[in-house]
Amino acid sequence: MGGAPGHLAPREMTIRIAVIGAGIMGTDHARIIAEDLPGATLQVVCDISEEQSRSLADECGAVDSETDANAVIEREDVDAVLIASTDDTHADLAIASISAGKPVLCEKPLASTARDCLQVVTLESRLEQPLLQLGFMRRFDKSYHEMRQTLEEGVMGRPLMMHNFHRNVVSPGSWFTSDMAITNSASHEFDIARYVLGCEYTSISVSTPRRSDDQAAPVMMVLETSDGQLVNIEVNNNAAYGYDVRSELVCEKGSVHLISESAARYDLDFQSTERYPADWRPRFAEAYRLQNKAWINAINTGQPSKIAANSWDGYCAAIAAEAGVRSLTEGTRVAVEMEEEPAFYRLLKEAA
Ligand code: ISE
Repeated sequence: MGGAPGHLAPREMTIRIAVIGAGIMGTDHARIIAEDLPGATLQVVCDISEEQSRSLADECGAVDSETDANAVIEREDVDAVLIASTDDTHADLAIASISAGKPVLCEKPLASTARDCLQVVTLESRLEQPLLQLGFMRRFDKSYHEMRQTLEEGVMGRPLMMHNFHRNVVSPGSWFTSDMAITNSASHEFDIARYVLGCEYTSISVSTPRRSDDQAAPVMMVLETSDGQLVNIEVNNNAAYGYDVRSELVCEKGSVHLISESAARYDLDFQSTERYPADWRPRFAEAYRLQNKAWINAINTGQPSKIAANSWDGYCAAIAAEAGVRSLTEGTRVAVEMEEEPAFYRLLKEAA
């Protein structure tokens, strides 16, 4: 391996992708690859359920279907791996793909624990090959992108606070706990606020209101950054009315809001309404496409995307989440104590 950071081996041929996991996100990615990803082919769909992998492979015209993820990663007819299996499998599969020298697009979170994230970080930096792109797709959303750009242009003045709302219609099941609202759902906000503001978290406080039923209650988080800003995040996995993500960045001279475009507005019975999507896929459809195209471009050019998150970013989100879970359990403000960023990732950032 070796070589300067930022250089993957450039390729000229169609990239044959294996999608691991045929659940909601695996299905979404398989469709994107099959329908809208020039330069890539859906080679294999893999899932522990033979029926699910076969049915998704058939629907999307994949060459093959499989049930053994590690065997798929080793296949000679697989050039790159898209990991969309359950959260607890991400780190091991990422390590297997990187060890096989294959570029990976891994759904968030990178791992269920910060320690496991560090294993990926350590391997990648030891090999000096930026092989992993992490699926924090919001970085490719037009609205967040503009927020970051506005800050860079400096017209808004110094950023002070970022307010974030993340609401799902209903949590995926009774197994989805408040801890998972922090480690799984809020990982998007941990990443995007850190990306927009360009600084690290120093502390987090988390609390939760009481619901009238036994559904998972919202979690409210307040984070402080190394640059003296406040970031608050509401995650409400049982918001009932629709999928709704909002954000406002308050600066000294003004503020920037996300605008979620809805395709139409309905006027009826003396009322005007816009509809919410049922989940995140329509809201971030374009971001997923741009993210996946950026991944293919990175493989082709040998240069990681300047926008996309990498393994280190995955660790940063995970360490904030772990501190958040502790804060919720202990009822106190908890310091976010990060390892030092490996020189490899610092150099990657400087080269971008
Ligand atoms: C879910 O876990 C996701 O991964 C989606 O990207 C996010 O938008 C959604 O709200 C989460 O619950």
